[in-house]
Amino acid sequence: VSNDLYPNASHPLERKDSGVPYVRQGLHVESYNDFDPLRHVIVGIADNQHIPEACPASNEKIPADSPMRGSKAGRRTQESIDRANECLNGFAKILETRGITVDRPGAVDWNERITTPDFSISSGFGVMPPRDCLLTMGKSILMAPMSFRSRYFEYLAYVDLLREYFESDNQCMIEQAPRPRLSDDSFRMDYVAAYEYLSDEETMERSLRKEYSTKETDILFDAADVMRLGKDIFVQHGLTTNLAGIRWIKRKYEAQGYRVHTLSFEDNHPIHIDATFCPLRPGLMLLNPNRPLFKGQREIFEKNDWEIVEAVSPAWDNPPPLCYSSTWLSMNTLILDHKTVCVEASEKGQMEQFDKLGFDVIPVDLRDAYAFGGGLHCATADVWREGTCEDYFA
Ligand code: DAV
Repeated sequence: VSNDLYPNASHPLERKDSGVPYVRQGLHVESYNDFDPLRHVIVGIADNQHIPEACPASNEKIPADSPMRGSKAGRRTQESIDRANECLNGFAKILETRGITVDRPGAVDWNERITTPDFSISSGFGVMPPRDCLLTMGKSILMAPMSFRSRYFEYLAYVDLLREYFESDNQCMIEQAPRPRLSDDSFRMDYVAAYEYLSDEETMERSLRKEYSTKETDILFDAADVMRLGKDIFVQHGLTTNLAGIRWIKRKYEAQGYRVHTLSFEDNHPIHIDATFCPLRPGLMLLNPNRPLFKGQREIFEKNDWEIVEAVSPAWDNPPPLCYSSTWLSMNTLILDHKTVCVEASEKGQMEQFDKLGFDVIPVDLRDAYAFGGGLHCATADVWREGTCEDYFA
């Protein structure tokens, strides 16, 4: 630690046993998009993952006939945890082989019931996927508020790593968004109760009216609802991110020179933007053909000569068992640089599409980790990508 707080002191700034973490030489925090050359990334772990009791915000995402509606609450089987870790460790190894530094979060003990003054839930969720929790914006990493009760304390898995980043790169900043209460007042409880009786058409109508079980009481967003494209930040308004959350992101980052835009898609469960609308390289976006952009929202891309291509259909008709996400994790990829992409190994059609778009494709076996919180993009969080903050939408 540099003696920056007491520049004229003759005594050491820190006592030897003060608990200041090890300083990693050369560690660098900085990222402005999802496609510049990746140098350092966090990959999630499956350890000790639980299926929590359904909570008001998660209920809306889980299909009415899913066993995850409460009856399966509890720790996932050791066999499924081991298999998911095998996938995640294999993914980490592939990245390391290519010279990318990989960090893993710390484990959190979710075995006890979680009780705050405002709510109580059977357990936390897990330490996957980091993308939902951590928002890397330039030289800062922000821990998102999160809107599922089970994920309220998920940031704990990253506290030690972020503390280490803070000491190792003296220009980086670690931050925490305002903590929500997630009490029953934060949700439309009548909607939550009625939800499982609604048809897909009815949930779609509500979604098109931008009506979700989350209210505007708390400031709510998940980091995975934020898409970074240099100076322009696009945020999806949906069931994990409310307008107060978008207003907070806008006020905070526009003060730093970013421009913040809101995006909405015709999707009856809009949760996280990274299986819906994904940047592939400067000038190229991949759009989920089942989730068209709201009217007028293509304009900023088209006016700036960005091409929007529709993703091919996923290889699978159904997600794996006990999975929260849709089959569209097929388009949830990790871009390593403008020409290289990691795609889930069973998604042959998606791999072919990337090949035709001029990418070298690295297949990664990850489907058995999907149930733990998503695909390759979800399973990671950027620490460092080379490159600077570009202005793509002048
Ligand atoms: O299509 O279920 C998954 C996104 C996970 N971060 C979906 C969205």
